[in-house]
Amino acid sequence: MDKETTLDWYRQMVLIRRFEQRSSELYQLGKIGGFLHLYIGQEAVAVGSINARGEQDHIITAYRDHGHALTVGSDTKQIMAEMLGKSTGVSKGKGGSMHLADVERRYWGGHAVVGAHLTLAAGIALAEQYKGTDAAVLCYFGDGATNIGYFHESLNLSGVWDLPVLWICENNQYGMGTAVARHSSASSIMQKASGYDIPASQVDGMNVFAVYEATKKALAAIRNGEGPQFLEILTYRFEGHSMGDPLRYRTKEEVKKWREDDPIGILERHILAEKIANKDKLEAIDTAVEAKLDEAVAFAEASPLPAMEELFTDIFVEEN
Ligand SMILES: Cc1ncc(C[n+]2csc(CCOP(=O)(O)OP(=O)(O)O)c2C)c(N)n1
Ligand SMILES: [Mg+2]
Repeated sequence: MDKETTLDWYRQMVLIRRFEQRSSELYQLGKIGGFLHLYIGQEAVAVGSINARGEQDHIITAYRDHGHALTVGSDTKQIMAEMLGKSTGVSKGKGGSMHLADVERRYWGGHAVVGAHLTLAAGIALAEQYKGTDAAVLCYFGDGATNIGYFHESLNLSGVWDLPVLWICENNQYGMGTAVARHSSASSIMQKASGYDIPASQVDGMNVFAVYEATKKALAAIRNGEGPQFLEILTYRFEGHSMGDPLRYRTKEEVKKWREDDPIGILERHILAEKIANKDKLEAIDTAVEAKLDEAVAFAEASPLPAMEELFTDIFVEEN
């Protein structure tokens, strides 16, 4: 990977990390309402895979969606405004943290019902296949989502119809407070793809380059007419499931072990060891990210709430 790209990926991962930390503070101040699911620890997944997509490809994910929105390149100010429920937000302040979207960038969000968006991913892929384009859908979901019916229906149909979907399981080891070994009968998640004859592989989700390479390869197979592909990306959520999670279900030692594999730390060590940049340069990137976030928070705070009339717009109801 060239130096410029490596540093840009570092910047993207730091942007996600700092965005999440700011969101956590704003939540504790009561400025963000509803649920808030942080992506801290999983940054290399969104950054490695989304940077491997073509502009024509679609992205869709669950409620842990801030990292994907930032990586597709949506405006940081507008994402922050959405977090605060402001009218200048990416979803006009009506979606919040779990419903970020950016149709121009083919980012279809942000879905709160576990597994339900896998059916939408299959539908988008079917539309692209019908139109005869070479676009694929990158569909992200958690380990817990692989136990729900939507997952099996969607994988099955994608196999039957050879749909251009890349199924990306972000296996962060837990579905809420339940460890994979306690919620999944199959000991390895990727085995579930074999049940539908979908080629699958396991990827180190703490290494942004490994995620990038695996995604590139899988997308090439899809574009080569080999049908849907599946990646089980092994990662870890450093924080709780959502805000206020007392984290009683895992040991401090386990968390410490995974934190030693911090994806940003791994990339930083690589950058320093390969002399791609020095410590000062990395600190300057961090400072610039913080300044960008200061601006985003100020913009979000100064923006108005949606007007009352907005209650009746953007809904699928016909007046009669
Ligand atoms: C259909 C449905 N059932 C239950 C829930 C409650 N719920 C929210 S997140 C979650 C766990 C999902 O875990 P996983 O798929 O591993 O994603 P992660 O939170 O780890 O990213 C559950 C059960 C829900 N939102 N939707
Ligand atoms: Mg999970």
